[in-house]
Amino acid sequence: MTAGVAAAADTIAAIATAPGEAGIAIVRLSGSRSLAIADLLFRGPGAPPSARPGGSFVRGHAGPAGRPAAHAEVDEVILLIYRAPHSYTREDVAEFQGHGGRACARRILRCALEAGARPAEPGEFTRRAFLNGRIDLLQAEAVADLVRARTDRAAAAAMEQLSGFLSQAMGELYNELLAAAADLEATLDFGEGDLPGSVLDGLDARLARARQGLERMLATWGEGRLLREGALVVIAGRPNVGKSTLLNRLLGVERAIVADTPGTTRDTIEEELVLDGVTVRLVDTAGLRDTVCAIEREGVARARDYVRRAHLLVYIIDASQPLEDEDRRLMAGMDPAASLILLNKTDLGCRVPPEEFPGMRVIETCLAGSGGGGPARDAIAEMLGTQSAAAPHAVISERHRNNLQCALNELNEATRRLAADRDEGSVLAASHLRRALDLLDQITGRTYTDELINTIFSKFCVGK
Ligand SMILES: Nc1nc2c(ncn2[C@@H]2O[C@H](COP(=O)(O)OP(=O)(O)OP(=O)(O)O)[C@@H](O)[C@H]2O)c(=O)[nH]1
Ligand SMILES: [Mg+2]
Repeated sequence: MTAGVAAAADTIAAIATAPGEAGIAIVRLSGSRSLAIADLLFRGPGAPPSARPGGSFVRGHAGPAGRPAAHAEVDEVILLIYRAPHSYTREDVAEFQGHGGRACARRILRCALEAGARPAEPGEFTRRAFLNGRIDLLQAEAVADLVRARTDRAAAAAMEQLSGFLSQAMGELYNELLAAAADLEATLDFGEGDLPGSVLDGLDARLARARQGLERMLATWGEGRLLREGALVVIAGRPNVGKSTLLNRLLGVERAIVADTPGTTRDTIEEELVLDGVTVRLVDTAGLRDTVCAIEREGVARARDYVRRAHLLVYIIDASQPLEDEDRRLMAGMDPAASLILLNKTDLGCRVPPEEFPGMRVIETCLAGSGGGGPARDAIAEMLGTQSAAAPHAVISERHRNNLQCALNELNEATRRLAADRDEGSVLAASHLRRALDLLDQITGRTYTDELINTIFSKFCVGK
């Protein structure tokens, strides 16, 4: 299917604001009958809503259709009128701004539904904006990211994507590939050996540029994941080394019980914190050791599971004690780029030299001291890359990554076919490039399946 097709003509309605007490609540209608329905609900001075210009507003009351009596009014409202195509959905839109809180908004919504609107599905307003060609799929996804953003950096990246930055970059990549495909198709018309050398040279250069473009975009995925999902930072180590102390230090509150008894923490404790604009899911775990206690054993199993899933593992060692075999075993399997070793309790002496950990990032700390978790915090932030001075920019998501990676595979396959046999390989190479183009089209939504957009918009909230 291709975007730009008009959306379903029926008129949808939903509460667009979050539940709970607030200054105002908004009920939004979109579709060909939204202004006619607004006429039925609205009582106020002057012309009825449908006779008013787009981009205007009027103050009055809302109430059920067909019952104009004053006592039937459900709320005092400001009505905003938008006319197609100058609206969020590119359709006629009416927005009732009433008093905040669940009850008022629900009553206005009920009136709208009784007057012929249908309840909007999650993300249906944005879906219509996409189907009516106002935004592409990348921008629609940015809307969801923006609503979900918990930090300044995540919001700034989503805003840039919404403004079309990523769409433009994707467009440039697409054009490069399209030109390469056209060059290649042209070669198919020539007989063996007749092909002008300039066409072949141009083709090679275009394929190389397209490959670089794909790789550059793929490289932003790690940052995108960090901004969208947050980073999972797991604190692990043997019992009594200071794991819970670190959790408390980083959070700035006494969240976990700290005690001089090995095995104090038996469950995992997960808390969220924002580190230099990036959301971090920080997890304290049970001390790793063999134990006969079934509860503690379960805690250790959970700890090991978290260690496997961590984006960054903070492994704490009691440096005042000699290194244990268990520590050595665990560290052998660690990824140096995603692990930070804390040699703690240095106030009690240091019997573990940092040289024990070649290639690993190691810092010496005294978490119980007044400096507390400062150095650990800085090292974590640095390893997560949150301290980069670069401004946040639009970054790809998991969905985009899958398509870009497949497109890159197709491109590499095309190159391989051409290198193996310039004449025979051209036909196959051309079909690989067409596949790559198709994959890029699905990213921007130039082509899509219902299943794809159902999946994307189902993650939106109702009213967006
Ligand atoms: N001297 C000293 N004691 C520390 C330091 N850091 C933590 N402690 C103490 O070490 C003990 C254990 O600390 P916890 O934070 O509970 O250790 P844990 O790793 O969470 O222990 P489990 O939950 O039992 O696995 C507590 O008495 C802390 O006060 C430090 O840098 N120096
Ligand atoms: Mg603990």
